[in-house]
Amino acid sequence: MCSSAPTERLQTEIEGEMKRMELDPSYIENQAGLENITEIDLEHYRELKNLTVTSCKLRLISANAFKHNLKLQYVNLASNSLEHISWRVFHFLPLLNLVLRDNPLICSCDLHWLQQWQRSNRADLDSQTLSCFSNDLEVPLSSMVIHNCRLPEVTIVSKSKHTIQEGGNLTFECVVTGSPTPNVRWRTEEVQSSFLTQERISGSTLHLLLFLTNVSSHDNLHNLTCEAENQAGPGEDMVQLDIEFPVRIIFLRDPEPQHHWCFPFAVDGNPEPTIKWLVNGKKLIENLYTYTQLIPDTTDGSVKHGCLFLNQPTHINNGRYTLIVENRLGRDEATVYGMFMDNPFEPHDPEGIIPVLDFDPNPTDKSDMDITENPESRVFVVSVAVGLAVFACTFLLIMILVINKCGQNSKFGIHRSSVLGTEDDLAVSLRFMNLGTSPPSSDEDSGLSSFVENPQYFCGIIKEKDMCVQHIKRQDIVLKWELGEGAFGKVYLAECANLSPDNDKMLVAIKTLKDANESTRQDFQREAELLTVLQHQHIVRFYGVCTDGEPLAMVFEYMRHGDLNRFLRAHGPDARILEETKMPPLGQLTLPQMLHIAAQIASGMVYLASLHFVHRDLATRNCLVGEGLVVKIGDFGMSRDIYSTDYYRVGGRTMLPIRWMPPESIMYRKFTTESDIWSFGVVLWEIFTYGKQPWYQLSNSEAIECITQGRELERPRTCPKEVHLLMQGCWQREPQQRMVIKDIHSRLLALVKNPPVYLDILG
Ligand code: L0P
Repeated sequence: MCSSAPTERLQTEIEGEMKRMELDPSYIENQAGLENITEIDLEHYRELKNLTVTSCKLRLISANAFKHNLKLQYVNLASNSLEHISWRVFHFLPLLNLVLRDNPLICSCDLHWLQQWQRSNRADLDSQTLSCFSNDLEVPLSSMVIHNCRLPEVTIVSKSKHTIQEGGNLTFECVVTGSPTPNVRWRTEEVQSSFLTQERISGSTLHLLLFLTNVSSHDNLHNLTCEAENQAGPGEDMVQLDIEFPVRIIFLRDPEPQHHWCFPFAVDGNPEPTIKWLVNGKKLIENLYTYTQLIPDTTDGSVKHGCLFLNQPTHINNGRYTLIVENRLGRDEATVYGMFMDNPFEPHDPEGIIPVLDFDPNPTDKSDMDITENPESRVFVVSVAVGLAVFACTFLLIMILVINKCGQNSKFGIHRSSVLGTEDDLAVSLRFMNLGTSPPSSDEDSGLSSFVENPQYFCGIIKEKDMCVQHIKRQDIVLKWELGEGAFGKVYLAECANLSPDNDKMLVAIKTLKDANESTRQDFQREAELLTVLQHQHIVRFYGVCTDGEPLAMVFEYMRHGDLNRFLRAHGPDARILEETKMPPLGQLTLPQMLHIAAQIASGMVYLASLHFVHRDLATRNCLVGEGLVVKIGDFGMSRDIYSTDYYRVGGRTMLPIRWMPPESIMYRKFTTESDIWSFGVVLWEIFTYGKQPWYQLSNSEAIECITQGRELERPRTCPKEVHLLMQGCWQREPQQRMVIKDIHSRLLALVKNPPVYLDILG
């Protein structure tokens, strides 16, 4: 029950009630002694949703009583002593239900809103039979007629031209009718231009003039509101300011690496400006990879924020980026430098001799010509011409040298000692020297020396087969992006022209050699000569070298799916966790696919063994995967950087792939075709475990102990017994007892043709 009590008491009661209801401040019910509700009573209940004040002799609700309760949805004020309720109390609230029944409401213009709400069934008022008292007579609210009660009608009339240039003057007239006579005002709090207002009354119509002088561009797009209100309710009209001003660049910043690289900028101007870019003074033609985008929802007033996006830019995109914006009233420009990648080919030629693909080579637009035709660009053109001449001379000189060199007998010896350690024979450098040695099973040193000592041997082969190292012109190569970095240099994805007659441009992988000195240049040359000879469908294809200018580069076929270890993991049971949901989850490899992969590597190994080439580091990380599950042996010499945990560091810089090595290699550093067979067995194990590290549960020293003591890797869960038998054939302790790669290959081919049934997998 409700008793009369001072407001302070009500508040404590509301609070008390809330404490009682524990943690539900959105509900207040039956407050005793509540005669008035004012702003301060409920100012602390900003989350309030439900308010029930019934049978309380409530007489007055002030206009701003619920100013702080913007979430109010259900208000029940039934059975109180309310005579008047202004529209101001509720008009801004998202009310779903308002109960006002059993209040002695007095028929007046104050209730005009209630009548309207009831007519439109707002706040479910239609379901209540509300009435008001007029001279002690109860009148249903729906039939209440009040004279001189009309909502304000507001219309803005523009006295001057609606669109105006910055600095001009504008006049707006707000015409208002309504009864009783409304109060009118222009909402000018946010207007930045100078202004004056003037009121005139003619009959029952109000005219409120707004004079804007020296209009500011800051007010462009601002909505000017004329608002009026009377007892019956509110009314308003709005007009948007359209202030024209010359375009200006607010900022243009250095590029930021986001999803794509972005040159952030902001421009302001009305009419909307056109946006153009120059790169090194030449018009930038936008395309799928280089484009301007305005960022939505970042406009403040007419300011537009945006980005020039570049998808995976490389050194060819380095340069001066000039933003040019224009509108009818003006033009502005700003320049920043974009440095995306060191130019690996010509660090001293930042303008880039390599053609810039994305830029229009001959701009047709006259105005663009004007822009590029400046003294700076003329200097640029001259320097490019001089550069080209120097480049052509250098190229000719190198060609003569190379032709001479190819004609000579080259001494074959490669030293990758900085990675593999000088004290260690494992140096892959030497691996390349065992080509053509005999006998195949001998210790590599003996075979090697006969070959190295006999420089004619190798070049003899080259000459016979006319296999001089192919030279690729630098201007035929356009780098796309970096694929990786190793101790010796970077590897890039690139587009290469004129590689094959049927294909205009081809994707290639470019391996660069950084900080070349005389000795590394020689190694490079010898590696290139050897790679020229190693041509097989399951050895990564080597196209040639690019030696005109720095850095030296080798060009290989591009294998789209990267290294086999990564590929296996991406197609294994943990793929979803590893792939960071960037791509749809890939299906797991099937048994026939695994056998197909294994057979291809075996095929490459048959070829290498036929040349008495000992690989020394056969592992899935050193094989690459191309389109259509094509697998080839080959890597870019980065495994020791990328897969460092697969190597055991001994005596300084030597890194040994001990988990793939047989006991004799670990104990005596003996690397032979047979030690490659052991490694092939480990590769089979990697394939059938979806790329697990052999002995992953053991430390390097524990793994060495296990291998040298003769413990075998466990049979993978998905490995058929036929394949496990092959693994065991590779892991015979005696090198001579191991299977030969030819037999392994033919067994695998037979299994590819006739894959073992699933039962065998379990058995
Ligand atoms: C520095 C280094 C350490 C260990 C292995 C290293 C050199 C030039 C790769 C390799 C191979 C590679 C490509 C084959 C064969 N390294 N540098 C390199 C390296 C070009 C590419 N790795 O030499 C691997 N490799 C191949 C295509 C075919 S088959 C012969 O061993």
